[in-house]
Amino acid sequence: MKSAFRLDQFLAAGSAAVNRALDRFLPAATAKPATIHKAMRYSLFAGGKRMRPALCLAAAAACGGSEAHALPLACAVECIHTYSLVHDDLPAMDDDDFRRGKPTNHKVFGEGIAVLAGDALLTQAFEIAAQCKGWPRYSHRDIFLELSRASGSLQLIAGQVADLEGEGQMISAAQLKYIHERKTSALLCCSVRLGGMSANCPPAQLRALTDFGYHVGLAFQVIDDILDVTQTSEQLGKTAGKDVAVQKATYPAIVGLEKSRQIAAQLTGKAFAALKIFKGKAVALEALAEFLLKREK
Ligand code: GRG
Repeated sequence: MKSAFRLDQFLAAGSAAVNRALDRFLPAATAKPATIHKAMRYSLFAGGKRMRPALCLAAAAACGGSEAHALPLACAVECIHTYSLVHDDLPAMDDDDFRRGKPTNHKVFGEGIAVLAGDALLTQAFEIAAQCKGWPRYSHRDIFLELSRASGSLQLIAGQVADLEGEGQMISAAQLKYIHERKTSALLCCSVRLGGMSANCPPAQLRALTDFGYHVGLAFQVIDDILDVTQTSEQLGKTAGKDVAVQKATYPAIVGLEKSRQIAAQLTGKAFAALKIFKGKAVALEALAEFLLKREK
Protein backbone atom coordinates (compact mmCIF):
# COMPACT_ATOMS: atom_id res chain seq x y z
CA MET A 1 0.00 0.00 0.00
CA LYS A 2 1.28 3.49 -0.88
CA SER A 3 2.17 5.58 2.19
CA ALA A 4 -0.17 8.45 3.07
CA PHE A 5 2.83 10.64 3.85
CA ARG A 6 2.43 14.12 2.29
CA LEU A 7 5.88 15.27 1.18
CA ASP A 8 4.51 18.55 -0.21
CA GLN A 9 3.22 19.47 3.26
CA PHE A 10 6.43 18.31 4.94
CA LEU A 11 8.54 20.44 2.55
CA ALA A 12 6.32 23.51 2.86
CA ALA A 13 6.27 23.36 6.67
CA GLY A 14 10.01 22.57 6.88
CA SER A 15 11.00 25.41 4.52
CA ALA A 16 8.81 27.87 6.42
CA ALA A 17 10.35 26.83 9.76
CA VAL A 18 13.88 27.01 8.34
CA ASN A 19 13.25 30.44 6.78
CA ARG A 20 11.87 31.80 10.06
CA ALA A 21 14.82 30.38 12.00
CA LEU A 22 17.39 31.71 9.50
CA ASP A 23 15.78 35.13 9.73
CA ARG A 24 16.13 35.00 13.54
CA PHE A 25 19.71 33.65 13.46
CA LEU A 26 21.11 36.15 10.95
CA PRO A 27 22.00 39.75 11.80
CA ALA A 28 19.30 42.16 10.54
CA ALA A 29 19.78 43.57 7.05
CA THR A 30 20.19 46.99 8.69
CA ALA A 31 22.95 45.83 11.12
CA LYS A 32 26.22 47.65 10.37
CA PRO A 33 27.85 47.15 7.94
CA ALA A 34 24.50 46.81 6.19
CA THR A 35 26.00 45.88 2.78
CA ILE A 36 27.34 42.54 3.98
CA HIS A 37 24.16 41.58 5.83
CA LYS A 38 22.05 42.53 2.80
CA ALA A 39 24.34 40.43 0.58
CA MET A 40 24.18 37.41 2.92
CA ARG A 41 20.41 37.62 3.10
CA TYR A 42 20.09 38.21 -0.65
CA SER A 43 21.52 34.77 -1.51
CA LEU A 44 20.12 32.95 1.51
CA PHE A 45 16.55 34.06 0.80
CA ALA A 46 16.78 33.98 -3.00
CA GLY A 47 14.53 30.90 -3.24
CA GLY A 48 16.68 27.78 -2.81
CA LYS A 49 14.90 24.42 -2.63
CA ARG A 50 16.05 23.87 1.00
CA MET A 51 16.79 20.20 0.28
CA ARG A 52 19.64 19.89 2.80
CA PRO A 53 17.52 21.28 5.67
CA ALA A 54 14.66 18.98 4.56
CA LEU A 55 16.99 15.97 4.69
CA CYS A 56 18.19 17.02 8.14
CA LEU A 57 14.63 17.38 9.49
CA ALA A 58 13.54 14.12 7.84
CA ALA A 59 16.45 12.21 9.39
CA ALA A 60 15.60 13.66 12.79
CA ALA A 61 12.01 12.47 12.36
CA ALA A 62 13.17 8.97 11.35
CA CYS A 63 15.11 8.74 14.62
CA GLY A 64 12.23 10.01 16.76
CA GLY A 65 13.70 13.52 17.17
CA SER A 66 12.05 16.92 17.00
CA GLU A 67 12.09 19.73 14.46
CA ALA A 68 13.04 22.21 17.20
CA HIS A 69 16.23 20.32 18.08
CA ALA A 70 17.23 19.78 14.44
CA LEU A 71 16.53 23.36 13.25
CA PRO A 72 19.86 25.03 14.17
CA LEU A 73 21.72 22.24 12.33
CA ALA A 74 19.38 22.41 9.32
CA CYS A 75 20.04 26.18 9.16
CA ALA A 76 23.80 25.70 9.55
CA VAL A 77 24.03 23.36 6.53
CA GLU A 78 21.92 25.74 4.42
CA CYS A 79 24.33 28.59 5.27
CA ILE A 80 27.30 26.45 4.20
CA HIS A 81 25.53 25.37 1.03
CA THR A 82 24.63 28.99 0.15
CA TYR A 83 28.21 30.14 0.78
CA SER A 84 29.44 27.45 -1.63
CA LEU A 85 27.01 28.64 -4.32
CA VAL A 86 27.99 32.31 -3.90
CA HIS A 87 31.68 31.43 -4.28
CA ASP A 88 31.06 28.88 -7.03
CA ASP A 89 29.35 31.62 -9.10
CA LEU A 90 32.30 34.04 -8.86
CA PRO A 91 34.23 34.90 -12.05
CA ALA A 92 37.26 33.05 -10.67
CA MET A 93 35.15 29.87 -10.35
CA ASP A 94 32.15 29.05 -12.57
CA ASP A 95 31.49 32.68 -13.53
CA ASP A 96 27.71 32.57 -13.48
CA ASP A 97 25.18 35.38 -13.84
CA PHE A 98 22.10 33.64 -12.46
CA ARG A 99 21.40 31.56 -9.37
CA ARG A 100 18.12 30.68 -7.70
CA GLY A 101 16.36 32.59 -10.48
CA LYS A 102 18.09 35.87 -9.66
CA PRO A 103 21.32 37.68 -10.62
CA THR A 104 24.24 36.16 -8.74
CA ASN A 105 25.57 37.80 -5.59
CA HIS A 106 28.61 39.39 -7.26
CA LYS A 107 26.43 40.77 -10.07
CA VAL A 108 24.42 42.69 -7.48
CA PHE A 109 26.99 43.51 -4.78
CA GLY A 110 30.32 43.27 -6.62
CA GLU A 111 33.02 40.60 -6.34
CA GLY A 112 34.58 41.83 -3.11
CA ILE A 113 31.33 41.82 -1.16
CA ALA A 114 30.32 38.46 -2.69
CA VAL A 115 33.57 36.87 -1.47
CA LEU A 116 32.96 38.34 1.98
CA ALA A 117 29.26 37.33 1.99
CA GLY A 118 30.33 33.74 1.28
CA ASP A 119 32.94 33.88 4.04
CA ALA A 120 30.41 35.35 6.46
CA LEU A 121 27.79 32.70 5.65
CA LEU A 122 30.33 29.95 6.29
CA THR A 123 31.27 31.47 9.65
CA GLN A 124 27.62 32.13 10.47
CA ALA A 125 26.92 28.40 10.08
CA PHE A 126 29.18 27.59 13.03
CA GLU A 127 27.66 30.33 15.19
CA ILE A 128 24.21 28.91 14.48
CA ALA A 129 25.33 25.32 15.12
CA ALA A 130 26.73 26.45 18.50
CA GLN A 131 23.15 27.16 19.51
CA CYS A 132 22.09 23.52 19.23
CA LYS A 133 21.25 21.64 22.39
CA GLY A 134 24.08 19.11 22.44
CA TRP A 135 23.20 15.47 23.15
CA PRO A 136 24.50 12.64 25.36
CA ARG A 137 25.95 10.79 22.33
CA TYR A 138 26.87 13.91 20.32
CA SER A 139 28.53 16.90 21.93
CA HIS A 140 28.97 20.34 20.36
CA ARG A 141 32.49 19.20 19.48
CA ASP A 142 31.06 16.30 17.42
CA ILE A 143 28.68 18.68 15.65
CA PHE A 144 31.51 21.10 14.77
CA LEU A 145 33.70 18.24 13.54
CA GLU A 146 30.86 17.02 11.35
CA LEU A 147 30.32 20.42 9.75
CA SER A 148 33.99 21.29 9.35
CA ARG A 149 34.92 17.94 7.84
CA ALA A 150 32.09 18.04 5.29
CA SER A 151 32.95 21.60 4.22
CA GLY A 152 36.73 21.35 4.50
CA SER A 153 39.66 20.72 2.16
CA LEU A 154 39.16 16.94 2.10
CA GLN A 155 35.48 17.10 1.10
CA LEU A 156 33.54 20.09 -0.31
CA ILE A 157 36.63 22.12 -1.21
CA ALA A 158 38.45 19.00 -2.49
CA GLY A 159 35.54 18.33 -4.84
CA GLN A 160 35.59 21.89 -6.09
CA VAL A 161 39.37 21.77 -6.65
CA ALA A 162 39.08 18.51 -8.64
CA ASP A 163 36.14 19.98 -10.55
CA LEU A 164 38.15 23.10 -11.49
CA GLU A 165 41.22 21.08 -12.43
CA GLY A 166 39.09 18.65 -14.47
CA GLU A 167 37.63 21.31 -16.79
CA GLY A 168 38.54 20.61 -20.40
CA GLN A 169 40.24 17.32 -19.39
CA MET A 170 39.23 13.77 -20.23
CA ILE A 171 38.49 12.25 -16.84
CA SER A 172 37.45 8.73 -15.92
CA ALA A 173 34.15 7.67 -14.32
CA ALA A 174 36.14 6.93 -11.13
CA GLN A 175 37.54 10.47 -11.04
CA LEU A 176 34.06 11.86 -11.65
CA LYS A 177 32.73 9.82 -8.73
CA TYR A 178 35.53 11.26 -6.55
CA ILE A 179 34.36 14.79 -7.48
CA HIS A 180 30.67 14.06 -6.89
CA GLU A 181 31.34 12.37 -3.54
CA ARG A 182 33.08 15.48 -2.28
CA LYS A 183 31.48 18.38 -4.10
CA THR A 184 27.90 17.30 -3.46
CA SER A 185 27.42 14.10 -1.50
CA ALA A 186 29.52 15.13 1.53
CA LEU A 187 27.25 18.03 2.54
CA LEU A 188 24.03 16.14 1.79
CA CYS A 189 25.29 13.21 3.87
CA CYS A 190 26.33 15.60 6.64
CA SER A 191 22.80 17.09 6.63
CA VAL A 192 21.25 13.66 7.13
CA ARG A 193 23.76 12.66 9.82
CA LEU A 194 23.22 15.90 11.74
CA GLY A 195 19.47 15.23 11.72
CA GLY A 196 20.11 11.84 13.30
CA MET A 197 22.54 13.34 15.82
CA SER A 198 19.92 15.92 16.85
CA ALA A 199 17.76 12.95 17.86
CA ASN A 200 20.64 11.40 19.82
CA CYS A 201 20.39 8.39 17.48
CA PRO A 202 22.23 5.15 18.32
CA PRO A 203 25.36 4.28 16.27
CA ALA A 204 23.56 1.71 14.04
CA GLN A 205 21.05 4.36 12.94
CA LEU A 206 23.85 6.85 12.27
CA ARG A 207 25.58 4.25 10.07
CA ALA A 208 22.34 3.69 8.15
CA LEU A 209 21.86 7.44 7.71
CA THR A 210 25.44 7.77 6.44
CA ASP A 211 24.82 5.04 3.87
CA PHE A 212 21.54 6.71 2.84
CA GLY A 213 23.06 10.22 2.67
CA TYR A 214 26.07 9.08 0.65
CA HIS A 215 23.93 7.42 -2.03
CA VAL A 216 21.26 10.13 -2.15
CA GLY A 217 24.05 12.70 -2.41
CA LEU A 218 25.62 10.95 -5.40
CA ALA A 219 22.22 10.52 -7.07
CA PHE A 220 21.56 14.23 -6.49
CA GLN A 221 24.63 15.25 -8.50
CA VAL A 222 23.95 12.75 -11.31
CA ILE A 223 20.44 14.25 -11.63
CA ASP A 224 21.95 17.76 -11.47
CA ASP A 225 24.20 16.82 -14.40
CA ILE A 226 21.21 15.42 -16.33
CA LEU A 227 19.09 18.53 -15.68
CA ASP A 228 21.91 20.75 -16.93
CA VAL A 229 21.45 19.25 -20.40
CA THR A 230 17.69 18.58 -20.40
CA GLN A 231 16.19 21.70 -18.78
CA THR A 232 16.15 25.40 -19.63
CA SER A 233 17.78 28.17 -17.59
CA GLU A 234 14.28 29.41 -16.66
CA GLN A 235 13.32 26.00 -15.27
CA LEU A 236 16.57 25.66 -13.31
CA GLY A 237 16.91 29.26 -12.11
CA LYS A 238 20.58 29.05 -13.14
CA THR A 239 22.42 28.88 -16.47
CA ALA A 240 21.58 25.58 -18.21
CA GLY A 241 24.04 23.92 -20.60
CA LYS A 242 26.99 25.30 -18.63
CA ASP A 243 28.71 21.93 -18.20
CA VAL A 244 28.91 21.33 -21.96
CA ALA A 245 30.01 24.94 -22.58
CA VAL A 246 33.03 24.64 -20.26
CA GLN A 247 33.67 20.98 -21.22
CA LYS A 248 33.01 19.80 -17.69
CA ALA A 249 33.09 16.06 -17.13
CA THR A 250 29.60 14.89 -16.15
CA TYR A 251 27.77 11.55 -16.16
CA PRO A 252 25.80 12.41 -19.34
CA ALA A 253 29.08 13.42 -21.04
CA ILE A 254 30.85 10.20 -20.02
CA VAL A 255 28.13 7.53 -20.13
CA GLY A 256 25.22 9.25 -21.93
CA LEU A 257 21.78 10.36 -20.70
CA GLU A 258 20.04 6.99 -20.53
CA LYS A 259 22.82 5.29 -18.58
CA SER A 260 23.03 8.35 -16.29
CA ARG A 261 19.32 7.96 -15.48
CA GLN A 262 19.89 4.27 -14.70
CA ILE A 263 22.81 5.13 -12.41
CA ALA A 264 20.72 7.74 -10.54
CA ALA A 265 17.94 5.15 -10.07
CA GLN A 266 20.42 2.50 -8.85
CA LEU A 267 21.95 4.94 -6.35
CA THR A 268 18.48 5.86 -5.08
CA GLY A 269 17.70 2.14 -4.72
CA LYS A 270 20.79 1.76 -2.52
CA ALA A 271 19.69 4.77 -0.46
CA PHE A 272 16.28 3.15 0.06
CA ALA A 273 17.88 -0.14 1.12
CA ALA A 274 19.85 1.68 3.82
CA LEU A 275 16.60 2.73 5.49
CA LYS A 276 15.45 -0.83 6.31
CA ILE A 277 16.67 -0.47 9.88
CA PHE A 278 14.02 2.24 10.51
CA LYS A 279 11.21 -0.28 9.93
CA GLY A 280 8.86 2.12 8.13
CA LYS A 281 9.62 5.16 10.35
CA ALA A 282 11.77 6.89 7.71
CA VAL A 283 8.81 7.84 5.50
CA ALA A 284 10.00 11.42 5.00
CA LEU A 285 13.48 10.26 3.95
CA GLU A 286 11.99 7.69 1.56
CA ALA A 287 9.69 10.28 0.00
CA LEU A 288 12.57 12.76 -0.32
CA ALA A 289 14.82 10.23 -2.06
CA GLU A 290 12.09 9.51 -4.61
CA PHE A 291 11.36 13.23 -5.05
CA LEU A 292 15.04 14.03 -5.61
CA LEU A 293 15.28 11.31 -8.26
CA LYS A 294 12.25 12.65 -10.14
CA ARG A 295 12.92 16.36 -9.67
CA GLU A 296 12.89 18.65 -12.70
CA LYS A 297 14.80 21.60 -11.21
C1 GRG B 1 36.27 28.57 -1.32
C2 GRG B 1 36.45 30.16 -3.32
C3 GRG B 1 35.85 28.97 -2.67
C4 GRG B 1 34.90 28.28 -3.33
C5 GRG B 1 34.22 27.13 -2.80
C6 GRG B 1 32.98 24.66 -2.33
C7 GRG B 1 32.56 25.48 -3.45
C8 GRG B 1 33.19 26.78 -3.75
C9 GRG B 1 31.62 25.11 -4.26
C10 GRG B 1 30.85 23.87 -4.04
C11 GRG B 1 30.63 23.18 -5.28
C12 GRG B 1 29.21 23.15 -5.70
C13 GRG B 1 28.52 24.43 -6.06
C14 GRG B 1 28.63 21.97 -5.79
C15 GRG B 1 27.33 21.77 -6.42
C16 GRG B 1 26.35 21.17 -5.53
C17 GRG B 1 24.99 21.40 -6.11
C18 GRG B 1 24.39 20.39 -7.00
C19 GRG B 1 24.35 22.55 -5.86
C20 GRG B 1 22.96 22.88 -6.24
O1 GRG B 1 22.15 22.53 -5.14
P1 GRG B 1 20.58 22.75 -5.15
O2 GRG B 1 20.01 22.27 -6.44
O3 GRG B 1 20.48 24.34 -5.11
O4 GRG B 1 20.02 22.17 -3.90
P2 GRG B 1 19.41 25.29 -4.40
O5 GRG B 1 19.66 26.65 -5.02
O6 GRG B 1 18.02 24.78 -4.69
O7 GRG B 1 19.71 25.28 -2.94
